[in-house]
Order: sequence, then C-alpha cells, then structure tokens
Amino acid sequence: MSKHQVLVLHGPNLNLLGSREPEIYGHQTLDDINESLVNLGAELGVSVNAQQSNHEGVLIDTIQAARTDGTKAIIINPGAFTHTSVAILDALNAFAGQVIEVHLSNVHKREAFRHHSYVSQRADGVIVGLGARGYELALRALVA
Ligand code: CA2
Repeated sequence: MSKHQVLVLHGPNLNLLGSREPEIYGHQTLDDINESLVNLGAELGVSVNAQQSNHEGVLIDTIQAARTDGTKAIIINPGAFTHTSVAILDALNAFAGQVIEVHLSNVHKREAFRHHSYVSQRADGVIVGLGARGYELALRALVA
C-alpha cells in the first residue's frame, strides 16, 4: 500500500520543461513543479507522488499500480499521448478514483490535432492553458 494519495503523472517530453519553448510551456522545470506540488500537498494534508515517463507502457503500468496501492486520485498530463492513446484512456477507465487532466498550454488555441483528447472522456475535470498553476489548481480542487 503506497502512502501516496495523489499521483501526478507527466507524459512524454515533459522532462524537458524549462529548457526549451518557455513561451509555450513556461520557465519552471519539472522538478520545480513537482517540488511545489509535494509542498502544497503537505500544506493541504495529502501526500503527492510525482512520476514522469516518455513511454506509453510505463505510464499505463503506473496507472494500473494506482488501482491497488492506495492512490485516491490522479492528476495527469499525458503530453502528446493525450491525442493518440486509447490505451491510456482504457487504463484510466480501470482506475476508480478521481482523475484530473492538466495541460500547460491552451491546446484549443493550437493545432487542430491537439483539440481532441481521449483522456477527457474519462477525466472528472480538465484544466488547460494556465501553465504550471493548473497542477496546483487541480490538487486544490481534489482536496476541496
Ligand atoms: O500543453 C500541454 O501540457 C501538452 O500536454 C504538452 C505536450 C503536447 O504534445 C500537448 O499537445 C499539450 C508536449 C509536451 C512537450 O514539452 C516540452 C517541454 C519543453 C520543451 C519541449 C517540449
């Protein structure tokens, strides 16, 4: 049984945050974002476990593990897999807790291929376009 109640899951290329395209994705690194979330979780009384993978199967394995390790909710930015992955949708459908989908950029202001999300079909809430603050708002919404 994991001691973590909220899983924050970041998909492909999000490990590059802070190094390129700051006008789209901001200046914070993924470590900065995760550290803020762990600290906010401590303030709010929930434990946060942040993970990132560039591999679809690893993301699915992590979601599957969350079904049985005590995880109550998932905040997920599936990166480009948002727009392609029925397999991540299926894995989230097998998870019983709350799911919030977060995107740093406003995907609806961007290319048409970013306008559709498989994950939104499962998500209880979706936050787009607010940068790293979107993760913070998602965590606050889960605890509220
Ligand atoms: O806006 C988001 O959070 C996205 O999920 C980010 C994905 C993109 O494919 C989605 O359409 C929207 C891409 C993440 C790439 O992250 C980078 C960060 C820094 C430098 C290069 C890529």
